[in-house]
Amino acid sequence: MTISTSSHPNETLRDDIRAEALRLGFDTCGFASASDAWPNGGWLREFVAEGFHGAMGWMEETLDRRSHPTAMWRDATTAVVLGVNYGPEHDPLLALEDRSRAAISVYAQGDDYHEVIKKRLKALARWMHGRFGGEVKVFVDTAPLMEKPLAQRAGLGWQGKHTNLVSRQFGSWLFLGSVLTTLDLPADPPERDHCGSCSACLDICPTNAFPAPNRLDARRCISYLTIELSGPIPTEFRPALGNRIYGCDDCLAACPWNKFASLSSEMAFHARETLKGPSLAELAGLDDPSFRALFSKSPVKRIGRDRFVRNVLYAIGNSGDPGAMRTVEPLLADPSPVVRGAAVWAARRLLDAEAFARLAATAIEDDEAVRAEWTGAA
Ligand code: B12
Ligand code: SF4
Ligand code: SF4
Repeated sequence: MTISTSSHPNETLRDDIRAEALRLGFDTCGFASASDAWPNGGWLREFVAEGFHGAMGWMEETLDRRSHPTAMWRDATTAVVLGVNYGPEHDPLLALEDRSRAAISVYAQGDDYHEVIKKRLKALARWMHGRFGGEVKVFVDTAPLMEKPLAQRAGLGWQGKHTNLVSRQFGSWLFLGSVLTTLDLPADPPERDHCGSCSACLDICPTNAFPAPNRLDARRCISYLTIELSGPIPTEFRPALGNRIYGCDDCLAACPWNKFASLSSEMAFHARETLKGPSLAELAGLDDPSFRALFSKSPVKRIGRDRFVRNVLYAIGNSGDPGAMRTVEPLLADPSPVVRGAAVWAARRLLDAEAFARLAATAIEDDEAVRAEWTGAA
């Protein structure tokens, strides 16, 4: 393990890089060895072996490279790990109270963090290379790099029982990014675990997605179900979605360390007016062009209109408002089978058995998946 000592020849260089990172708008910056051994690769293998990654086949395909920074880039010596605070204005749990309105997770209420952070990472990497030489590569989210354990090693926070990184300074709300470099820089002390006997994040999860502390079965997580999974969401989870139509923040929001969190100073991450509890009825009416326009520069755009309207229809089904059938009915004939199927499920939840049977009697022939929704076999 690399120990931080005052005698490391590159100490000043590290301090300069940290100062530049903060100047560029990162809220926190730490340094870790990219080559020291860690147990996380083995835990990742267990996660995949259990099938917890579900339909995220890319986790399996990149397993070897993902298991350690040097498996992805042999010459990587130091990881500069950066965090950007995206702390919300209000407690996201409040958005779950009005069932006629959508709850969109905090990270997706502003601009896409990949774009914002990648620009900053590139600026920092260019600056480092120009000043001190060495090879540099930048990462945010999508590359096969385990960012959370790396961030813990660099002292930014610790992986809480919900597996996300918690910061003593920013609570749950830190986006992560990294610059890997061939420069040899002294490491910061890693952060230690501050969860203690707390289990608030495990207890609040609406789908029981934690088989044990520090272990997540992604197949049960609302974030995975609403964002990563195409096709119909398994019926057993639909009621638990409530009005969450894109991602979930419950385990993050439950964490007591959020008492130290503050509003993000990055305007791009502030909630857009249009995404602060938008009406489910309006969202269900989006066609492809209006979906793209509403979610321009937003991470939500990635899932496409059909998957998005699917989620909205499940939320409408959970609204308990039979008047919402006005919104559901036109979608029973939507060109997308996944949307039609979700519309049938919503109708089943909103109508009494007799009214639903009358509607089913008029249903047109459909593909197998949608027929199964009509008969309740889905
Ligand atoms: C795949 C992925 C997902 C998947 C799986 C999540 C998961 N926890 O694995 C899904 C789609 C569900 C998801 C959801 C979310 N994600 Co995501 N996701 C990722 C991604 C791409 C990879 C994560 C990964 O490697 N998972 C594999 C598991 C095995 O690794 P792990 O989570 O580190 O798990 C460790 C522990 O389980 C531990 N462990 C296992 N067994 C044991 C036993 C003991 C005793 C101990 C001590 C530890 C231990 O070891 C494992 C390996 O390190 C990262 C970006 C990246 N490249 O790293 C973003 C990332 C983790 N996601 C992020 C965010 C914001 C979210 C959401 C909050 C979004 C939302 N609001 O909906 C949710 C949170 C859900 C949750 N509770 O985790 C941020 C988290 C930032 C932070 N502060 O931690 C990241 C880092 C993206 C970024 N660049 O900012 N995500
Ligand atoms: S994000 Fe939501 S569904 Fe996923 S683990 Fe956390 S509380 Fe559970
Ligand atoms: S809610 Fe409690 S157990 Fe979960 S991450 Fe926060 S401190 Fe740890």
